[in-house]
Amino acid sequence: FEADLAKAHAARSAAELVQSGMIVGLGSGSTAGLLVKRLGERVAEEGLEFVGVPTSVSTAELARELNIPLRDVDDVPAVDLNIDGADEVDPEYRMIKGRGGALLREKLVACVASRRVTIVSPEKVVPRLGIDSPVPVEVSRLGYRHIEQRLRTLGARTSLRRGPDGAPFVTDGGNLIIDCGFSPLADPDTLEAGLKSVVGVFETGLFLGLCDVLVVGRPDGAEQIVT
Ligand code: DER
Repeated sequence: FEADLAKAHAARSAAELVQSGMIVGLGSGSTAGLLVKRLGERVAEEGLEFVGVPTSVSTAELARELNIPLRDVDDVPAVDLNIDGADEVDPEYRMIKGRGGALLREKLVACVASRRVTIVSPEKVVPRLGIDSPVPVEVSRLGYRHIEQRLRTLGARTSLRRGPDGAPFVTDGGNLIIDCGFSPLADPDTLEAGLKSVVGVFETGLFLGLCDVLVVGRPDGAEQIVT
């Protein structure tokens, strides 16, 4: 319960950063969902006017229900502010994301944003990446068995992500996700380069240099850290 309260405080704190006229990347996951809901309240109560750029089908559906005008990332010149959650954040503000399966579009939108805000509850802040969370890797459906083998040669303990029905999980983009466990995860930058060098890997859940403001929620409020 306390984590949910902390998530809500982080989301509400970040929502205040949105000003009328902005183009705002809307993240995916439960914390980002609370952000979208808070922005919907501000649209209804204050007449806030901004354009949302969703990072997943589920975020787009939620935002549409709340009358938030949306554009695809390819239909906007740039994104002023991106607000998204994270699975883990280390002391250098490097992140693991992708537990929700939206990492490719999340990373694309984050990369075109001028300012990236990460909203988390305290348990996401970790001393070192990869101790508890695997690194999700989005891969081509074609050849995925061979890609999985190649990832194993990089030291990954691999697991093809499956849906509740046991079938391979398919991302919004039609790709598969191989969750890669590394313990320990030595150097995130080196690992990111190694993963991306595997033919058929589209993107990884290592978000490096993509956190300009970290908002850590607590049961009684939120702290904004400019990185
Ligand atoms: O999947 C994702 O990248 C989400 O943003 C995830 O990292 C955070 O989801 P949560 O807010 O539901 O914990």
